[in-house]
Amino acid sequence: MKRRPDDRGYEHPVPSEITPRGIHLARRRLLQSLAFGMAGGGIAVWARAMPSAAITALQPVPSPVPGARATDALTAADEAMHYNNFYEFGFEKSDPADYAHAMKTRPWHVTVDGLVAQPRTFDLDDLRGLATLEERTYRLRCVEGWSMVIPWIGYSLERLLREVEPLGSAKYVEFTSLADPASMPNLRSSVIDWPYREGLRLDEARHPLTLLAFGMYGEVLPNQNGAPLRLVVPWKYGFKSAKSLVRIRFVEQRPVTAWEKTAPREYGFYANVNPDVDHPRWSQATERRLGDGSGLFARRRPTQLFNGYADQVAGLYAGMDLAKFY
Ligand SMILES: Nc1nc2c(c(=O)[nH]1)N[C@H]1C(S)=C(S)[C@@H](COP(=O)(O)O)O[C@H]1N2
Ligand SMILES: [Mo]
Repeated sequence: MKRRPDDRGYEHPVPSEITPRGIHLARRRLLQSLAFGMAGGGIAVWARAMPSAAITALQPVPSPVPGARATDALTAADEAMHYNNFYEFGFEKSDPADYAHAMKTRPWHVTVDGLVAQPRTFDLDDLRGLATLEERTYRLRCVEGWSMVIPWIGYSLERLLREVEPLGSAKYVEFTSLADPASMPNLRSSVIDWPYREGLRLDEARHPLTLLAFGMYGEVLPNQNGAPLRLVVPWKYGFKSAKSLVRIRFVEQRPVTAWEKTAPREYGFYANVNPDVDHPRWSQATERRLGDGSGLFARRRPTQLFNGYADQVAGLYAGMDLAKFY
């Protein structure tokens, strides 16, 4: 893979190199037909004529949200795209990259309903067009102790909330991922009660750091990272950031999440990153950044409370016992 160094000396794949192959070919064919003098009207015409899945470059603006820029070096894109948790495709970290290409991300609809004044089913393009796409660099930390720093592309979920107008009775938001047996081989497993479900308290969902992401590293999300849209909640363990969303539902009672059903002692509803609250089977005090080596050679870093976003989010949990509400 071709790489180019960024201003911190880190190397990132050149965008065309991280474009899924089929899309890359479609784009090349388009450029060729343009070069050979396709009918006038130029870019705008073909952009409208093409299925938008073929338009892979996203043009985000830098984020104005406080705390959205991590100071850490970015994780290499190919690491972030080949070491994934997406259990619908298998339990191995390499399974999503190997199998998720079978998932169809077009057409795609997201139903936003429950306790809202304006329930609505959005077509992906309408949803993506709701707000300016921003690039925000966030850390994501997995409960198993690895972390990464990703330039996500999306907008605050809060923008969508405004669109549907949650009622006063709405206290929580439930997120549901796609469960498609035809493309997701691991739905056969009963470790998770599919579809994958997650949830946030309404104030967490409204927090500006909570991102509805459509892309990363300047491109649309690769399937294995949760295409065509996912949640990114940077101060919580990775499992809260549900991928490939098809439904967002506003409810009064705290939703039971997929991981809570499977192992409630191990994966709580809040799942705030916290070095002082251990997982029952391992410490959460340190973490390994993807790319920082493996096995004996792995460099371990101290884990930060709220994954380093305490200044922004600690207020949401004032007075709460974080060990009890893990
Ligand atoms: N639908 C769905 N969403 C999911 C998961 C999953 O298995 N299925 N895994 C979660 C976990 S445990 C993590 S750590 C992150 C991983 O995101 P990444 O693969 O983009 O790094 O996705 C989360 N979202
Ligand atoms: Mo995770």
